[in-house]
Amino acid sequence: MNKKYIGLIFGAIMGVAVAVYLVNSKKDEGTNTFTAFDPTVEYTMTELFKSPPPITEHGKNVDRVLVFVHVLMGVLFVGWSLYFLYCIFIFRESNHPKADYHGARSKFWTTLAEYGVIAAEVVLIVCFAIPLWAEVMNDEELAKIKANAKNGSGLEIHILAKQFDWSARYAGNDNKFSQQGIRFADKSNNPFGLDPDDTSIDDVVVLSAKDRKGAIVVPADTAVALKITSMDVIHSFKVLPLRVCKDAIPGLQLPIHFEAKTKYLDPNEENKDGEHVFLITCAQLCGDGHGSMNGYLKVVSKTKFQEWIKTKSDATQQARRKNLAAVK
Ligand SMILES: [Cu+2]
Repeated sequence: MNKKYIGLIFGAIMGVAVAVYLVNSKKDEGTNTFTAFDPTVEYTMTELFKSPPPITEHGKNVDRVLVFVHVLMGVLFVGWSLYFLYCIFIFRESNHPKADYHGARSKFWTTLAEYGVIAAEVVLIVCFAIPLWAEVMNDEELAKIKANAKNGSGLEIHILAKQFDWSARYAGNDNKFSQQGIRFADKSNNPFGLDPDDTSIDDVVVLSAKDRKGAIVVPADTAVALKITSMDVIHSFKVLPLRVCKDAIPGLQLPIHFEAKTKYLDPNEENKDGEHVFLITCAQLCGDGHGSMNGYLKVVSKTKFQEWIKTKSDATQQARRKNLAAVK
């Protein structure tokens, strides 16, 4: 191989190493994230992309990746377009009436540009994408949240998607999810397949999150682990301000976790009960009702959540006892 290209490859590897080192050394000590361009990231997301600001810490990392990838794509788009126009002009027929069969004499600058793109992509993947993926898909963190759910400092919610609605289930007062049986499952009244004759079940079920009153409720400043699945086709659970988007696939229970922070909640967006209500959308084309497969997710204070779950759990158990007594 030409010595010049060996030097170029070596230079590219060194360049990537230096860039990765520089980006990592510029991390904010408190959050351990790269905050250098945060005002630009925020401006791009809210003003140019018209996206609501994130209310989670990991959401800020999602925004950073999104904006940096768009910047790289923007640079490539402008660069390649200019080069394309340059080629059209420089190789016009009037300038070259006879075809040149040798092509470009020097490939140095084009090769340099290509390695530059590779270096930028490696930095994006190594410094931003992989750490973000590790953050949201952290098994240890999920296990910790589930363990903490038993003492009330975390929360586990099971999300069930179905054409064209969202259901959710909480463990209830006993902090234990009850057994599910496919023979009990019914799409409209018992999507989680809970035994209707078992009066000990106190799981709280949100049958439909379609209206604000039946919203899925989560406490602020509490780590929440979701287990997402579907009853029919593939859907995708998306709440934009949380920066949470995860496929709901029949037969699989996919995890994701988040923590809505009070400090990021806009007081102007609060409803009269002091709650913040966000839209759940489906991010996978799932049938003719996909466009209206919306739901609501409500972020409330920890105390309010505790009250809500206790009342709902007690009411569930009472209703089960009543129903059973009526049947007998
Ligand atoms: Cu859908």
